[in-house]
Amino acid sequence: MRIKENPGGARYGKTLSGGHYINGKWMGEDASEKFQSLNPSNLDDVVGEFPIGGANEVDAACKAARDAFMKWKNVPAPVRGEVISKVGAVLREQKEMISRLITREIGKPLREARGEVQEAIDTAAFFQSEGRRLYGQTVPSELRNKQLETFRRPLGVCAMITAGNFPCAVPAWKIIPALLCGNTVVWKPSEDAPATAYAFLNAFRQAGLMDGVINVVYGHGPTTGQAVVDAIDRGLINKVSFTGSSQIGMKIGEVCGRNLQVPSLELGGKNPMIVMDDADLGLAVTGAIWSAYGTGGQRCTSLGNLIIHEKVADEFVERFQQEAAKLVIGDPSFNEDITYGPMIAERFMERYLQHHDMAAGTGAKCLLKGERITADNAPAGFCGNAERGLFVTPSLYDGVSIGDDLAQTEVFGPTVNVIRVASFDEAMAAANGTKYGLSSAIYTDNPQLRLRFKNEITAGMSSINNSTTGAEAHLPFGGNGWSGNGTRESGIWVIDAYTKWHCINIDDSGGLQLAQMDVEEVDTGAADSLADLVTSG
Ligand code: UN1
Repeated sequence: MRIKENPGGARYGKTLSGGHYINGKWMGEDASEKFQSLNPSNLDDVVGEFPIGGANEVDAACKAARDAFMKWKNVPAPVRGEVISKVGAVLREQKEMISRLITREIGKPLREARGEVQEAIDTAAFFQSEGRRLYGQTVPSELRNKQLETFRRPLGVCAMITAGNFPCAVPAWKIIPALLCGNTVVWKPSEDAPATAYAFLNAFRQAGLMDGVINVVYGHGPTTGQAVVDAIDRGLINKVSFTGSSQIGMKIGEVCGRNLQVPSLELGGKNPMIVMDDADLGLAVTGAIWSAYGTGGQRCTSLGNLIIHEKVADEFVERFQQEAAKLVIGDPSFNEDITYGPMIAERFMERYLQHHDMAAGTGAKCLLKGERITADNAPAGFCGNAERGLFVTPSLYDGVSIGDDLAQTEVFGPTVNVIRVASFDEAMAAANGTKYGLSSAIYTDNPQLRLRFKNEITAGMSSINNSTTGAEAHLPFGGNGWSGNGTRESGIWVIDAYTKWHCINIDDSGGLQLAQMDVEEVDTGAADSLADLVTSG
């Protein structure tokens, strides 16, 4: 690892020149071809440069992880928990540095970047003591002098492929419990946040994790990510955990399926929020603004469809627009109080700018047409370099129908659709009316409607009188339908994703006792009216 001068972006910091991390050693640090991680607030700032991994690096990483697995799985779980507690301590110590790096590398406001590092610290805090639990069960046997037990066993080499929007929290959700359970890891971090990945990896190195237990291969999805997926077919990987688009998740699911593996897939969303006519509108507007535009709409849990009861829709939309006009957009490295920063990468910005095309020929009315911020059209309060940053203004569509492409397609940017409904039933049909099912919210004080919402919503996560975002680090995170395959991250539930059950029969009877056959009969005394159907032998 080398720190280099950064002439284009010296005021942000220097450039990190890194390599893959395989079996405790750096590889490819001096590769002639490296990809650059650019600060999306100012593309002149080179945050890092890293080599691009292919099949060779992935294979070497898998081999290192396989060898290390034989040792790591035998380290007592409470001792593994102790290592995780050290990882948490390092993250706590370096929280401000890592938060600022996240802000610089992906443009997330500092307050949110700090929250995300805190989410990783919370995850470490949760799992450090899970090493002292990781319970199995004792189960009564149907036979005498026989004991039954269950143990959780690790799976082996776990490949983690993560997205750039939560470059610290989401890897923590995957890597920390996987290691705690005794697995080893090959991690392909997002090409949008390799320097943050380096800083996160460093916490494991500083915590003294043995070589080969965590390995990192850098690169892009179509090349390096594909090399990881190919390694599943070659039998080098036992488990994949992926956070990213539904389309890629489906492809990974196919490969895992033909290898009889269950991947953990955390995919896209088009998250609904219902606002009923009895809702506290001030609260609902604040929640909707944050859910839709916070993080520039670049959360899996961001709001997509705002489903509003027609009795309050006009007033809601007016108040929402007033609040939207107050958003402050800018470069988060130098402005702590911005609402959102730039789009994470050029390809996200392009998709956002193109999403307006979906409105053509529909009844949707564009109330705010988000566009790229330039020196000429910068909104009030804008505080960034419009020429060199990937900044966009927010979008708002009204009169959208749930069947419209606008309502069905995840955009991953600051845009939201208002869908007007006349009843709770209609609201629920719209809320459940996409292929996705990640997060959801309702604003109402009516206990019957809250109950119906809880029972009828098909999403994996729901909020009542709060935003669609903000899952806490010890609750199960994940979705249904196109949002995932039903696996969950975080809390005790994720342990099922990184372990398999092993059951043991211990027979101390001194004879061959057969289950089901040598079980003592219980005489119920009941008359058997069908006894004459067969002879007694
Ligand atoms: C994501 O967008 O991939 O619930 C994760 C939230 C955050 C995590 C989001 N705690 O919004």
